[in-house]
Amino acid sequence: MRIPRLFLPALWLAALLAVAPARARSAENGEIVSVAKREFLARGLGRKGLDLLMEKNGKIYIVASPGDLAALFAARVPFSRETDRFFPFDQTGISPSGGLNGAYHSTLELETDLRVLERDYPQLAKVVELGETLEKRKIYALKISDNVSLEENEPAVLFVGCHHAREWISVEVPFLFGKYLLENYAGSPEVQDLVNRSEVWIVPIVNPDGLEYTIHVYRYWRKNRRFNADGSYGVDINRNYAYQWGYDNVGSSPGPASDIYRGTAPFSEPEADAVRRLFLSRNFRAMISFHSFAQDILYPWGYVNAPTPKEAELDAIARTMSGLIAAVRGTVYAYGRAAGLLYTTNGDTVDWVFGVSGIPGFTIELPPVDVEHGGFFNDEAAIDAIFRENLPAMLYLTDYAIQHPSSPAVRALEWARRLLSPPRLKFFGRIDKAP
Ligand code: 0X9
Ligand code: CA
Ligand code: ZN
Repeated sequence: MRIPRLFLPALWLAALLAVAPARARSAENGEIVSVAKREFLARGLGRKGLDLLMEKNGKIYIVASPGDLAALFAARVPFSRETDRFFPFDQTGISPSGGLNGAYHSTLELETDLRVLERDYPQLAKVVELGETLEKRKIYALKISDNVSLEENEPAVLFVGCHHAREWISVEVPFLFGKYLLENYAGSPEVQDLVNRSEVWIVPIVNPDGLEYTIHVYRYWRKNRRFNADGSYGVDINRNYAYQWGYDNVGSSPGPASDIYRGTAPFSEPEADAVRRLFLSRNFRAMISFHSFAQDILYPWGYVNAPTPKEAELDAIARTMSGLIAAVRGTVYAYGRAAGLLYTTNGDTVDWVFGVSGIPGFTIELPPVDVEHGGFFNDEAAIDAIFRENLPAMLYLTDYAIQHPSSPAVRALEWARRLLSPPRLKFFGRIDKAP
């Protein structure tokens, strides 16, 4: 990794423009820069709406857009380019193994690995296409069950990852859970029993377009790659679900350039719509949407800091999961109501799931705990340990789904299904007769 150098702004900008065609993430997509804290304060940069990443050793780190860079340059603010310190890969962009993003999955690597599981465990695993993105990538689910090709209408549990492109660890945890179930089915009576009595649905990459963008262009990209009417890119898929969509402009933004842009309408985005159609086509009884980072287990509501009718049940499940996680190697995941523990969001996945079905649904913000411990970057070597610490909680929630087969949740879901226009479910005709 190169040691960051302090450039004179003029030289720096010239250098930046010179390399721009070869490395799109530079001039086109901005940079991570640092400014001395006293300079930052003296110039009132805290009030300029900059995307502040962190403070460390007397420096403020900023995720600067091309516009921000131009403004810093014009104001003659001395800053250092730090981007390379935040990209774990060398300057050629080639990691010795595993492609551009090392041990993490690209969309192609995930498709390959899902197909390998399907091939190796044909009775238990099936790759299902949920939909197609704006850039024509497929969104895949892995269904895991005994007699996987049959529709046995067993209690289903859903684990999804990568609503947010830069949250790479959120792909690996659900993927590894699926792999674990399949590899341990034969040898573990407990796993066998869980799989026999349920359907486990795993969608490791909800946002493949965004993920590819983080790998090849800009590591900090969050949204999908919708080309918006104002010329900006991206809708925050985790603000595009229908429940209380656009409730206020704090929990989501009406501004297309915002990182929490909610889109033009509920389910305007194919990614959120794909999750919706899957969810409404099965008997889901519990779900987790993985994100990073914070080490939190969050339950609804997210749109307003008020309890759902099932606050006590959700809190008890979250407490149990937090305890199970801590028991593995001591990692503390705080738990609580999403809008209280973290902040309010409207249009997120879990509010919608709970809103239409009443089933227990959680957002798990995976490690690290804060930006000082790596933010969106988890060392490749840590992937397995992060999965391992989540495994008991995921097994517990799967069992919970089996143990709670006939709740009011199910009745609510049946009700929600009836409201759906039949053509929207036709998509699943291949694997599931529309109800
Ligand atoms: O903001 C989000 O979408 C999630 N956090 S993240 O840093 N991964 O982007 C949190 C969603 C949970 N819901 C609420 N906090 N209301
Ligand atoms: Ca089955
Ligand atoms: Zn997220």
